Amino acid sequence: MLTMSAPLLITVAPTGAETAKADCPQLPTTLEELVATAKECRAAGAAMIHVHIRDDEHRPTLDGTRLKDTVDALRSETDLVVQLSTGGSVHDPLESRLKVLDAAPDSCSLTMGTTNFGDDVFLNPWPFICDLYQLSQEREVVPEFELFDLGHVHALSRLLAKFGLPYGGKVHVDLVMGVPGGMPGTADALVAAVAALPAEVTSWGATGIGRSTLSVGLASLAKGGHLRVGMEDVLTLAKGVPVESNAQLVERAVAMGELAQRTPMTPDQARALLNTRPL
Ligand code: KMH
Ligand code: ZN
Repeated sequence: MLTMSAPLLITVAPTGAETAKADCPQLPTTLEELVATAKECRAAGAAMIHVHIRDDEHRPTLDGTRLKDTVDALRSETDLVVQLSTGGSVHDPLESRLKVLDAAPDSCSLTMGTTNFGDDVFLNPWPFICDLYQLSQEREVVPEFELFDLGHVHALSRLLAKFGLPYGGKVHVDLVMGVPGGMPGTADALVAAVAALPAEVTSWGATGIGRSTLSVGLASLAKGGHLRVGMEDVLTLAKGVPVESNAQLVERAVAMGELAQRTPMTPDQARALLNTRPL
């Protein structure tokens, strides 16, 4: 488990699948915008990027060619660890979500159970989780287990017991908190989730959706965890103050980490932490 002085992994989730470009023109939705954002966030202190992509109309897509082009562009323009979302949008079929691994990212998100997601349902049936996990092992892609609820913590133990450790042998978790339908974005919920993590977990971080971003970030630091920030998760810096760029959120995460005497990890350190496939 991490200590308070351990280097801090900051992951940026710059786009997501939920916000419309029309409502938020500063959201990076084109490949050019995504690469520019990635470079700014790397300079600000991020070591990993969690990627959702959009089509020419700025709508969420899991198009295979676009995903591959995105991975290639991020690899050639930055040294960030590239994590592709396999969650996609709530409308994406499970089959398309499995195909995300064809783009050969370093890491992929892997959500450990179905959750209500606002008015929608984010579907992650157990057989899909098992298929995606085994595919990640076969393709040598390191999963980041996304836990939206306490039940997902238990499901992770069950998955590891059934199929063994991920590719690379490290088990990295992100607690996604404050989704309407998932566990609340509170320090109490974070402490409960961390206490229940399986012994195999080698690193964990947390992200708080919306206004829970600060309480979750601070609670994660207080417990020695890592941080994920970005416009996928929050669009305001404070009530009525819109986020202007993802780099602003990374800068704030760095500042929060400094207070906890944590120095941002480099991408190389993040690769060692997660034991991703050699480039
Ligand atoms: N967009 C959400 C439905 C992930 O990236 O794996 C799912 C999500 C999780 O964002
Ligand atoms: Zn995501």
